[in-house]
Amino acid sequence: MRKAKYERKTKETDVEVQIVLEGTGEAEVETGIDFFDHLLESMAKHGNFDLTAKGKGDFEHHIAEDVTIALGKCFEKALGDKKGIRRMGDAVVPMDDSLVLVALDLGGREYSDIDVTFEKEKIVDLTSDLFVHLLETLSSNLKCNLHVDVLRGANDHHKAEATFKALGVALSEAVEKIGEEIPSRKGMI
Ligand SMILES: [Mn+2]
Repeated sequence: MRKAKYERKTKETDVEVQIVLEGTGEAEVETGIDFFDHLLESMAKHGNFDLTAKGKGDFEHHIAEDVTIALGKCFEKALGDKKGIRRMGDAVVPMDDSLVLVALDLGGREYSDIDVTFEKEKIVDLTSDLFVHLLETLSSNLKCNLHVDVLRGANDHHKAEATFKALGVALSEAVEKIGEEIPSRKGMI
């Protein structure tokens, strides 16, 4: 079973993330930011990952950022040498009014293009302008190419949640083991 744990303790935050790639969608998430917990739980559920994520610290921004750094590093660690993985994954997920496309490549090249905007300053208790930053942070720490496009949508909650559901589905596809070789013509990623 591919799994990993990553802890990070700084003067600002204390975070711990554990992930099992071959999981059942069980999540235990406590960051003190309810909507961020909800997003991570949705990602775990629809990606079939077992996820534990704990975070505390000084500010919402730092906690969400550091949990996301730990999440990216955890995924990267759990993937190991990436032998036999599908590597690419994508999903288009609707949630009522919202339709979100996520496409990613775990090929080791960090690049993100996140096209999501929100109407309101807060989505429940998560500051909206953190959302794009968190996905960029995930991309750079997981070393993945990540594209996110909200194809349509009116409700902020739905746009955000559909994004994390799609992220879960796309990640579960990309991490799937389909062979034994490193999935690159270069022989390394
Ligand atoms: Mn919801």
